[in-house]
Amino acid sequence: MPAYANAQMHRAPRLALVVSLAALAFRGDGAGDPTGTPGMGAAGSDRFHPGPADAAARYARGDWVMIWREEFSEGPAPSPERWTYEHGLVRNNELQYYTVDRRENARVEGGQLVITGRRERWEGADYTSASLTTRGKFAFTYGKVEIRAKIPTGRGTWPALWMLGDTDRVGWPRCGEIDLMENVGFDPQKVHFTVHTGAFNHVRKTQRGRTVVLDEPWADFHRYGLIWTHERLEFFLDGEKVFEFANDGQGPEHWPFDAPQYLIVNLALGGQWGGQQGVDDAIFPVEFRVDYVRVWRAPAK
Ligand SMILES: [Ca+2]
Repeated sequence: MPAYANAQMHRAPRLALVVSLAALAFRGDGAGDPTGTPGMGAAGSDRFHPGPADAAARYARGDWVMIWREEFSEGPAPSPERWTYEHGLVRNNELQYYTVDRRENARVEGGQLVITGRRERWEGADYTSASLTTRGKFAFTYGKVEIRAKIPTGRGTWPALWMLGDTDRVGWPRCGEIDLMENVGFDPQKVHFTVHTGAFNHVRKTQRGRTVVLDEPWADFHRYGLIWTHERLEFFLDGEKVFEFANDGQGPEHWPFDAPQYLIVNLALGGQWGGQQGVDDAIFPVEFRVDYVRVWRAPAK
């Protein structure tokens, strides 16, 4: 299990799902899922396809009501009104030291948040990076989220866009975790969408998720999205539905998602998943760019 060098960061042991194990838990979104059984098949069997048209249409509706947005239009630093930083060595035996309010690791430039992973000695670590969260600043229950981002690549990188519930109240994984996007640089074509709850999590090897293969997910910006209702979590990639996690009515161990979650954007280096094949020190510095984060509440019926 992870070591928590920073006591205030004890709450979120978001361990890696191991690809081979995660594949066992993958589940398509039923009739609407274009590929059905991702993850375990031959290479290319889980390539990105357009999702069901009705889901894409719901996602694209013009009457979602925006309740929070970050366009990263003002630099040079992320707005302290919206963002806070994780600090130090936080989880998963990752190698990066997360710095706080340091432009070398987190800056706003050209309308984008740029998180930079660096190979440098810092507070006893060999790498620095940043993890920004809206914890204590913004959280919400139900709605739609879209984050437009361009991931880095290279062996050892582990960028993520994700959400967590109130870990102080119920702890992880019972608080619920929604991973809108994860990618590990040693397996760079795969983009992972995952849900963790008390009943379904990587510790039990029961996390639920989907992996989608793209040719070069790091080459362009992509839109990573979620529609969240009391009934289900629907994950979207570039406006196409790729995965669904349904509320099975078995209570909060299965479905803790009737409570607020906050947002996290981070670039990890190494660690229990990202570091499984080591870190290529020739890749640094590496940049994880986020164009915007937008959150809506549901349209009026
Ligand atoms: Ca922007």
